[in-house]
Amino acid sequence: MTSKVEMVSVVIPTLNEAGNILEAVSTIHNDLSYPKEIIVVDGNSTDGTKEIVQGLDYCRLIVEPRRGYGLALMTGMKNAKGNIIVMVDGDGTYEVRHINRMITKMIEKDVDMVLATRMYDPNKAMGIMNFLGNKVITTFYDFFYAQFLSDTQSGFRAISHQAIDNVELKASDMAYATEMLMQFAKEGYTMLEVPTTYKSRKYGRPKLRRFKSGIEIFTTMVRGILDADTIRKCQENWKKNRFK
Ligand SMILES: Nc1nc2c(ncn2[C@@H]2O[C@H](COP(=O)(O)OP(=O)(O)OP(=O)(O)O)[C@@H](O)[C@H]2O)c(=O)[nH]1
Ligand SMILES: [Mg+2]
Repeated sequence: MTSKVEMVSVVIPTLNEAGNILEAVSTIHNDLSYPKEIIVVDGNSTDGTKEIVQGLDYCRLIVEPRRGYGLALMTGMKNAKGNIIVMVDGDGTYEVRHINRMITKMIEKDVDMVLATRMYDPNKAMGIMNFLGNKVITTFYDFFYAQFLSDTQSGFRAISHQAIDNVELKASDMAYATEMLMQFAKEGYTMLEVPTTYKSRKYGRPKLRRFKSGIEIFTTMVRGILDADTIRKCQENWKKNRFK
């Protein structure tokens, strides 16, 4: 439950995002209307990303030399002081102006997580392979973990700090986002989506290795399902939360 905003900690993982990061952080700095801190967790980029962030007095830079999207987010969240944490990519693909409406929804509905879903984006900017992979993973997740999400692979989320501290996450790379949703369903934390728009990357290369990440995500989900307690708890939580 999140009933008020004390501070929003925006955590942004970056790996060689020099062409994208300034627009992302300056938009958040100018647009986000709640008390905030902006934390960039950089994986030792070699393209000048670190230097750009270091030059901004409104951003905190943390260097996390260990590889992995999940590890970068874990490190950032450990250092976050806000009662709400927003995770978002530093590659300019998400509409960061929508953070305000995610936080508003979170407070209004008193939920533990709000995800920005890209599935209603009229521009359909997500590539066909990512779209199909996402659909398969999301259908599987919704069925086994008793949820009704449309975009489990969204990396743009507002999360209760207390809730995320309470779950154990181990996935160091792209499966991190899915593992978080599995643990939230198991613990009975409430989740909602708000629609957002999406853009394809302007600069730099994707770090996502589709096949490897797909395997990791499925292995993580199946491991959860094989734990007898998980499915029972998810179903019980669904019954408890459905009319909230
Ligand atoms: N610190 C850190 N950041 C990473 C690492 N891998 C990816 N990132 C960042 O995490 C975010 C998500 O990675 P992306 O490469 O955009 O993956 P994606 O969103 O699936 O791919 P696109 O379709 O190109 O956007 C980006 O801001 C990356 O720069 C890593 O090992 N360490
Ligand atoms: Mg991206």
